[in-house]
Amino acid sequence: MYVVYSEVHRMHHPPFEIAEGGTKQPMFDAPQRMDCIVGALRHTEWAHFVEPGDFGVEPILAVHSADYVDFLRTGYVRWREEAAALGAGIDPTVLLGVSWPPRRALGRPKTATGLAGYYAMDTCCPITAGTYAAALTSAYGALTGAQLLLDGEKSAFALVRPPGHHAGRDFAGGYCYLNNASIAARFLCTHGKVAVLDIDFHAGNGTQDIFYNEPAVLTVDLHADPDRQYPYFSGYADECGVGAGLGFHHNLTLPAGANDALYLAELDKGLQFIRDAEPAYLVLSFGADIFAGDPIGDLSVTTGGFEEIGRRIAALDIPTLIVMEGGYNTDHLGANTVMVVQAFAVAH
Ligand code: SP5
Ligand code: ZN
Repeated sequence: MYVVYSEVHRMHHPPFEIAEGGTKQPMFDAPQRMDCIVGALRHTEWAHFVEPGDFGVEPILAVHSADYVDFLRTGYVRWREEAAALGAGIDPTVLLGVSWPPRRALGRPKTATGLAGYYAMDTCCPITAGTYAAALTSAYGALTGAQLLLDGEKSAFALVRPPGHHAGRDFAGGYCYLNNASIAARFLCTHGKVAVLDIDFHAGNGTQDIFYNEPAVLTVDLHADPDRQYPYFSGYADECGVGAGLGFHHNLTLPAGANDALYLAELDKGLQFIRDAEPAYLVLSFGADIFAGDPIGDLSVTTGGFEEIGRRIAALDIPTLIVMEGGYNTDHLGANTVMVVQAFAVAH
């Protein structure tokens, strides 16, 4: 099985994130996450590493607005040029918004300082000098995996960071900048029906945003109840799509402490939506932050649970692109990820 991976992710390594209470803490999405997973994969006999290819800007712009992508590409350098706005004592390594648009947004600012808030949904998407290069390479990793499916592979694993499922058409958030899974799904959907199954701990609000008003891609999202957990304002069970997209989005929510049995019962409901749709391709947004020991999550899925989750999704027997999203317990991230990905490697 091919694992698409590039070292370029190291260019994105923000020095901190803002925790609840406003204190700075090390960013959970750090390069070390990839080291854990790569290390575990190198111990298997089935993982064959390949580098992402270059797909140009077209498949990115099929998902994200041009003005947003332009901001991601140029924002950091423009911000550094806005020397007067930086003021004394502002850390020059991190561009981070401090002012976000209200529900009825008015003007769009011209400065990168202002745009950093305009194009963000939270404080969890700092932009550094290497962020765009890393995010673009991450999207290309997902596209390379999608191309492998089109070339006849039954499964592929895009081992990428930064993750993508919180990034919407024109906003970043939750460590995400470009929505890798959505970009791959959009790329695949000209070749057949596509479903996205998102099993990251957090609701994939970006993926929901991108496909919400269209039937082209079925999206099924299993996550912690947003009434209790980030992202708080998206991922509720009654959000089912709008217009032509009505009925093509499903949110399944989980209570705190959900164990393997409860998790698998909800997963089965999600899998039935996918079976009924009979997609030609499946994109699995995989987050290992459903693990019992995750420092951000509050579910109780065990390593054995990951194994069974992988088995049940692989049993759909649909060509599947697995795209890495979250997962922050670096002691178990490698083993838990291998459990899920391996189910596909041995199935085919
Ligand atoms: C891709 C992904 O998993 N993004 C997650 C972004 C989460 N951002 C908000 C984190 C809030 C963390 N609260 C931690 C509480 C620890 N006790
Ligand atoms: Zn997550």
